[in-house]
Parts: sequence; structure tokens; C-alpha cells
Amino acid sequence: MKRRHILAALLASVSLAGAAQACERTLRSSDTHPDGYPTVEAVKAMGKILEEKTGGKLCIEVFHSAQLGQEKDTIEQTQFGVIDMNRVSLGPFNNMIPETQIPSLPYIFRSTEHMHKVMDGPIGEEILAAFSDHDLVGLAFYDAGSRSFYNSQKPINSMADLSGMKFRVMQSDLFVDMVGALGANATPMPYGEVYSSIQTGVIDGAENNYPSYESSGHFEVAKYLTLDQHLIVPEILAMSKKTYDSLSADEQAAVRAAAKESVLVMRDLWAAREKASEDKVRAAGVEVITDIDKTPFIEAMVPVYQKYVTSDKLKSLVERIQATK
Ligand code: GTR
Repeated sequence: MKRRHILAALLASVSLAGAAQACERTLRSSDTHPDGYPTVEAVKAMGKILEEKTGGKLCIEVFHSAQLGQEKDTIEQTQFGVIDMNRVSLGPFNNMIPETQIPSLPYIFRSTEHMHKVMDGPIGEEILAAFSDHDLVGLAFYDAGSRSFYNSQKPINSMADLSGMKFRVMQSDLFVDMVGALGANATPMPYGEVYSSIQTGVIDGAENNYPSYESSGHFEVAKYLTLDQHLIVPEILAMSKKTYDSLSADEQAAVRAAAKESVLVMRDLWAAREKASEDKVRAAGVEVITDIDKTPFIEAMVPVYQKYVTSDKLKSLVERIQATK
């Protein structure tokens, strides 16, 4: 048995070495999510497409499960070129790149279809381009469903029920103000600390989409979910500008095309995972409150828009998003 294991390990290392050798260069890509999560699988799919397009010159290896660190740290490392690529929510970019605040505004998108229409078009391209001033190249947007509140204490049936409760948010001032405007308290912290913080009562809960709520295990410690769907924040696949600049023009074009092609893979995977994650958390006994009046939530966001949508550029983005049918 033991010898069998050793042999298997040896074979695995040989085939890994074989795979690495087949590629002239393997790009390292970071993701906070576990293996099998739609974002991880989509970047792997991009890698296969890229390998094909470059005749085996470029490959991608996805370091999933936050192996390279929590999102904010990996963003910095990507800017420095220590990490080649990163798949992250737009949230952690909010304080750095003002344009990313706009698709991160609560209730800015009417639906996922509306978000796709906006982000697949010129507005999406404008937001991708904003990354280039920050040592990054924005390649594509991925889906992240809608985010809703969950907690360990009680069912939330109205905005008033949120009063005084403590919720973790991504490290973005915009989300701190969003939670404050709803009458609750926000604690920004890295994703990897949320489970134990709920478990030990440091926070009452957090907010996320079904696949993250499920795969992180947060549903085990926060059994009340209220589908207020305050955010439809897309995720971004970005490359270090240092890495991008080191590629030939053909390789750069292949990277851009492969990233865009992986979006379609991602959307299929996402739809399936959303359903599977919902089924899993419901089967585990999570109380899902779907009947919630969103009007007071939307109205409460007026001061948040006033605080963040300040320049003409940002105002124009909001107007154009709202006018997109
Ligand atoms: C997830 C997102 C991650 C991360 C996480 C969080 O939905 O995919 O990139 O941002 O939320 O809440 O930190």
C-alpha cells in the first residue's frame, strides 16, 4: 500500500514536470476560492485556451484556496509582478481605483442581465482600462451573482432588523458606508478570517453570494440568510503590468482573447454552482428569507451615492449604467 503511494507520488511529479516542460512559461494566478469553484475553473480553462493559442508557449497555474495570500496582499504582489495574474472581486480595488466603485454601488444593477450588458460593452472596457494606471492590466469580468446578508443571530425580515448588528464587509470604504446607511455596523476584514469571527461572535455575520456562502462554510455558523441582494459586484481577472509588458504583442493578444473566452465558460459554471450551493445550504437547514421589501434598502443608499459619485466621470458612468436597457 505504502509503495503504491510512493509510486503514485512519483508518477504525479513526473507528469507535473512533463506538463511544466511542455510550456515555455507558466503564469501564476491567484484565487481565494477552493479548487473546483467557478472562478478557479474558469482561469484553468483560460490557461488551456492560452496554451493552444500560443502553441504551448504560455500556460497558467492557478494557486487556489488563498495559497498566495488574502486578496488585498495578492493585489499588491500582482502590482509588483510577484504574482502574474489575479482573480478578485472589484471590492478590494474600490479604495484604489475610483472607477471600480461604480459597479460596486449597491443596487446599481437591476439584474445580472443588466450587469452583463453594461460590463460587456464600452462601460466595462472603460473600467478595465482604469487598471492600467495601477500597474495592472484588466482582462475580463466574471460573474459573482448577488450578495445578501447572513448572520448567526436571527432572521432579518426588514431593514429595521439590521439595526446595531455587526457585519463583515470586504476591505472597501464604500461597503463600510453601505452597511452604516442600513443602520448596522461594518467590520472590514479579509475573507479568510470571517468563519472564525462569526463562530467566536466577533461579528454577527457577513454578506456574500450563494457559492461563497456555501464553499467558505459560513452557512454552518450563520444560518439566517436574507436575500436583499444589495450588491451585484462583478469580479475582475487582472494581469500584472510587468508580466504583460514582458510578453510579445502576439502573446498579449492571445492573453486578452483567452481571458474573454473564459468568461463564457465562467457564466455556465456559475449558473450551475449557484443552484448547487443554494440546494446545499437549504438542505443543511439554513433559513432563507426571500420575501423582503427592498425599497427601504434602495432609498437608504442615497447618501452613499452622494458620497462616492462625486466627479463628472463617475456621475457619467452612473447615468450611462442606469440608462442601459
Ligand atoms: C467572493 C469573491 C471573492 C472575495 C469574497 C469576499 O464572492 O468571489 O473574490 O472577494 O467574496 O467577500 O471577500
